[in-house]
Amino acid sequence: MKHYFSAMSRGVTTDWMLKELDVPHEQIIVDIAAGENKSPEFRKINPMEKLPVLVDGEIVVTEVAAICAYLADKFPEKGLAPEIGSAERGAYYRYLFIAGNTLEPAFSLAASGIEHPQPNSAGWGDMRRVLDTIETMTPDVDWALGEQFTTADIVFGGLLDFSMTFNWIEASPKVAAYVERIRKRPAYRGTHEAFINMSSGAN
Ligand SMILES: N[C@@H](CCC(=O)N[C@@H](CS)C(=O)NCC(=O)O)C(=O)O
Repeated sequence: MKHYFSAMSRGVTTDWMLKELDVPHEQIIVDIAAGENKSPEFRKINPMEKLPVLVDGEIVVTEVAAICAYLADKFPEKGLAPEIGSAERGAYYRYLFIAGNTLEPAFSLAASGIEHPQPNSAGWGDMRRVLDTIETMTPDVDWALGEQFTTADIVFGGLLDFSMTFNWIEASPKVAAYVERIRKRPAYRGTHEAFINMSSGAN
């Protein structure tokens, strides 16, 4: 498997997923600042010119949540996804899909100081609804699906962490405590050095 990523991108989340799984893969660093993601070779893999990308033989997977979900299902013995058909699978999908589909665009727009003129047609409504939903979905203790840490935490929790690092959201005490639990995971610490330095004010 080839993982195309950059250390200061959303690729840290898929990098963290790979580290949690501890599976062999080739790490291919793409320099966004140098425009390597816009090269004809890279555009053949992802015409969106975005990172991260996972290439597994003939299979190309883009989008953080899709890559993490793909990896969790490829290595079920690692226990990072509830079994297909289990009751937890519904909640699991909700955490995975809400991150990329709903929270991400809301945060990106808010970070640019823009409010969608029609909350009823925007997929996320407005920031009040987004923050209320995050508050409800954030676990008081342990992890998104209970005692077992899963890919839901990597995708949903990883996005909350990313958003706090870039000041996209002001976290409530409950959300901050959840992100703190995430930041203590050894695999997280092994992949987020640049982010940890940013959060602690170091350069
Ligand atoms: N929806 C995508 C977003 C990926 C994304 O926005 N990646 C940024 C880095 S954080 C990127 O590659 N930007 C380069 C560009 O657009 O030129 C995902 O979930 O993977």
